[in-house]
Amino acid sequence: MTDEHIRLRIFAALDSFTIEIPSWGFSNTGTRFGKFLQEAAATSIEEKFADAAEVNRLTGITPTLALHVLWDLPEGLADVPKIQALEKRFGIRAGSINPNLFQEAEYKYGSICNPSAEIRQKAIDHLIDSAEIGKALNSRDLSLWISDGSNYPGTQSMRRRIGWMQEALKQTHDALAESQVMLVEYKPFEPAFYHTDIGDWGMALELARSAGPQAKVLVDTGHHFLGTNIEQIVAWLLHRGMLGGFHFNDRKYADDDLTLGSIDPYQIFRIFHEILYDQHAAGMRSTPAFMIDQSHNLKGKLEAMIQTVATAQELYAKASLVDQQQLSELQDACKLVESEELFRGAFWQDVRPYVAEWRTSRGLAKDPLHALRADGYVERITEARRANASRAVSSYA
Ligand code: LRH
Ligand code: MN
Repeated sequence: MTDEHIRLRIFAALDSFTIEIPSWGFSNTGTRFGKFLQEAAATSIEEKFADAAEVNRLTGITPTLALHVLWDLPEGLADVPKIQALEKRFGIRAGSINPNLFQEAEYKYGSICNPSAEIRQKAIDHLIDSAEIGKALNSRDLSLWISDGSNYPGTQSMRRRIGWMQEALKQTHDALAESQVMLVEYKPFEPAFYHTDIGDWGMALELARSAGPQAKVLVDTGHHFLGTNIEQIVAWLLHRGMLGGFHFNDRKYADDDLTLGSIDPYQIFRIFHEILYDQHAAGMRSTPAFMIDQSHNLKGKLEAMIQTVATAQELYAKASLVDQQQLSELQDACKLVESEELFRGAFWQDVRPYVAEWRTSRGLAKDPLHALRADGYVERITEARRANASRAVSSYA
């Protein structure tokens, strides 16, 4: 492939690539063993929007901020005008709406899968309120992670819980506006350690299909047992037209929520390949939501977020270099080494000079990480937020 050909492919790919960042990526987060507070951490929704605006100013590809309802809109619908004012002030739109059904005491034995009809109804009310917040904010995705499950065999009926869950997701689906999409996220374990009601992609697919046509599956890259072929799951969901989106992060062991591409960048490349192949083969643009879901416990929050966005951009650029037609011919001719060399060759290609060129051609910082360090934003917020930092509360984000 000529230099010019590489540039054209990468520029075309990057012109359509945006990724959503999570409000909780800017907050103090930790593990069950502790939380290392950072003075520059965001402790208010204003500060989360300000940080998101800085990331978007430097990268140009993060126009939306994922919100977690109880963390970012504790007053629910009543907080919508405040969010709308922040959207205007910072030029960042509210992205996916993420209900919180995993921290309140009454959800100890489950939320929408709880044996108590009263507790299930409370959970359903929160899901429907969250859908109403999405409507009011004109946000497309209602992103559901249901942490429900149990810790000991024989202590809960997995069968009856399926029925209760289907009923709750149906009611939530039917409360959606036509333009809304309900994303069903699966996770094999944590916080439950025996069974999780939405434990894998098959369960999420079945639940999404029984909920209704506006329900799709969300793939969090950290929510798979080691050895799982995640891009094969992506291929299946694309094949079924049921891929709603991604929570990108990286991990060595479990749901470690580390920065994308820090452990296995080839994994994300293989996922992007399946999406670009889908566009090539199906000719139409499938629009899975690209979102980041990470907790930056040790790295500086802004640095980690910008590093992640830049890495995602570079991996998408690499995947855009795979000549899909040529690869399909080599694959179907079972030319193993040739097809692998073509596929991996794209991954080996150093795309950073082209990505930097694309950035400057769009009036953006050539190297956003370097620009962050140069513009003193982190120093300014550290100064401004130092007083708050010591008062930081202990909730997850
Ligand atoms: C659960 C999860 C979910 C979010 C949370 C912050 O592990 O991936 O998507 O709600 O992280
Ligand atoms: Mn997630």
